[in-house]
Amino acid sequence: MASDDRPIALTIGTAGHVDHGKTTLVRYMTGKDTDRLEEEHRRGISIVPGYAELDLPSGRRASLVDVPGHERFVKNMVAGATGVDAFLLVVAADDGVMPQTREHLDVLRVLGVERGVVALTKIDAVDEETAELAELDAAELLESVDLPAPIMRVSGATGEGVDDLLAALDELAGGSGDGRPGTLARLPVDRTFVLKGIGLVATGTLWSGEIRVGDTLHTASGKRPRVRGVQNHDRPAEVAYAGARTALDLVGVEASELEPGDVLLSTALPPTRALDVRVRLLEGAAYPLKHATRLRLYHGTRATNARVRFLDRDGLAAGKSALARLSLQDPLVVLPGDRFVLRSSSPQVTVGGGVVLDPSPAGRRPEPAWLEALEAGDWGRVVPLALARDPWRSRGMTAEELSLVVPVAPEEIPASVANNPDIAGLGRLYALASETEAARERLLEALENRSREQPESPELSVAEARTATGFEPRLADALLARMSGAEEPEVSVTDSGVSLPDTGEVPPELEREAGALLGELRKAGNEPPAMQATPALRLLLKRGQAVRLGEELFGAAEATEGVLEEIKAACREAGEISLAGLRDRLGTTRKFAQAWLEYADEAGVTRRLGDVRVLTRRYR
Ligand SMILES: Nc1nc2c(ncn2[C@@H]2O[C@H](COP(=O)(O)OP(=O)(O)OP(=O)(O)O)[C@@H](O)[C@H]2O)c(=O)[nH]1
Ligand SMILES: [Mg+2]
Repeated sequence: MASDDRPIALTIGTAGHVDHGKTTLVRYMTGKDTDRLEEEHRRGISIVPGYAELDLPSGRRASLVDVPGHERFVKNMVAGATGVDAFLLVVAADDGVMPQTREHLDVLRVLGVERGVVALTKIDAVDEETAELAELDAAELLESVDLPAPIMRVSGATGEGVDDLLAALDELAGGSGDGRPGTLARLPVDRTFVLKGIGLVATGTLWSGEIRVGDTLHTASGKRPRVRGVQNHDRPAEVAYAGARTALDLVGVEASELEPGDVLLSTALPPTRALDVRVRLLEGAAYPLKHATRLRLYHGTRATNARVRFLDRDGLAAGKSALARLSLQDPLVVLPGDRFVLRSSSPQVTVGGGVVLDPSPAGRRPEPAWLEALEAGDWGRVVPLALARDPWRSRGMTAEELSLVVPVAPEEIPASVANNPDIAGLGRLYALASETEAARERLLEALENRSREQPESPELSVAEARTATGFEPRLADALLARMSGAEEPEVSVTDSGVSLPDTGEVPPELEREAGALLGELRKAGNEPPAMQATPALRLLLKRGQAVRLGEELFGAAEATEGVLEEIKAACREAGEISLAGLRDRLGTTRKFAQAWLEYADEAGVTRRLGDVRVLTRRYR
């Protein structure tokens, strides 16, 4: 494995007030200048997030996102901070905690990033007393938001303390487990550009999953770009890992069809304009949040306007949280468990954020029971509630589909629904046990009705059986498979259709009726009486004991044999047989002779040649 193909152990986001030394520290640690824009150099500040790779002492690989500190670029900071695992909060020892030190930390907390390190930097430029004051300041800030993190004195100019800082980051990387949940690849795009000879390139930090050369991805607008090339931190690679700075060469999508803020996905997901969420107002928020307030919502690399409507209150006080529905101005691709940041537009400041509980709310009004179960992570309650919703009620859900509704990885679904009496597992599908039982009963009833009404052919076609369950085909088929595959099968599924397993036995009454009818037909011989196709007659036809001669004309099989032998004999003698010839030979009327000749044609024994019949080649 090439060194650049190692998975990312940790994605670290810098944070901190403008000019506090973030970019300088990142450059010292990685050797890379993350201020790549000319304007950034000219103005001496960062404007957009910059990215660098960090080799940790243990050999682990981390991805660093260096964000701008300037007040005007907090929105860029939010986009950069999305998808990071840990923070590197930079506080200049000569300046202490400043407004964006707080705001960035707020953004990180709202995004659920609660592990990190504080770098008290520019330590080379201050005396001990100043350093102590700044350190106290930082410690107070951490305490005020109840966030324990080590504070390390460093200098991006001299390198003092940087080894210890790296060791602390390494420790964070070691404790971060093995990667991110889920196999769904999600890349929030932060830049797109066209390279001569290469085509459209999209960059971003891969949130989850992996992207490989040759993969086909999906956009919210239904485009399906193919990945022609992958770069990890500016180096060509075969695969992009979660957490890595990723650039993709894409074909099958125009530059005008993909923009920063879009999301590239390995599975098509529908965008949504409504979210049911738990929203939280920051402790430091200046005003309570009123019902129906419009705020700016940041999710991934996308921002849009959102109106906040509470489920059960008129307003939200600072430091408090509540269930709410957000109506979005622009559609977003969101999964349950996703975090978002809320900022007010005047003043432009971060006021709170929250976590998405239901990204595709079903009704006009949020359902508190459903949201509370989702929030509590009570999958024993959530999964049945999800399965009870349309369209899943009649379709069932795979583990993958469930994991888009419930924030649980597909591979963990089986364990989280095991032994739940409300859930039925049908092959790879999960369905409500009560619905499954009702569908099973509907099917059995339909089969019983059929065998009562048509005892001679008591099976349903597969299509009829599916319809009878009331389920959509995939779930109906899974149910059929379970019912027929059980130790004591409830139905049997064959080429001829679906039937009750004991339908080999014909009701005795019908059997008697069929016996009498057969006797009648045999007695009538070549001249059977006209009759309707009754169940008894259909049973004889099915068993081959009778044959159909015409619309309402049926003969016993023995008579048929006899007549066909007569026809064959006549043809062998004379080379052909006419209607009159057969009539005379059988001693019957024209009507019956005609019916028998037509039957012989149909049976492939004879074929018509002008006014006569000759034997087909098979019987010659
Ligand atoms: N003496 C000293 N100066 C530093 C140190 N770190 C940064 N500086 C100086 O502080 C100024 C700002 O540093 P940057 O690294 O650009 O600060 P920043 O936090 O990235 O700023 P923004 O990205 O614009 O928020 C520059 O002039 C740096 O040379 C340090 O450790 N010691
Ligand atoms: Mg900077």
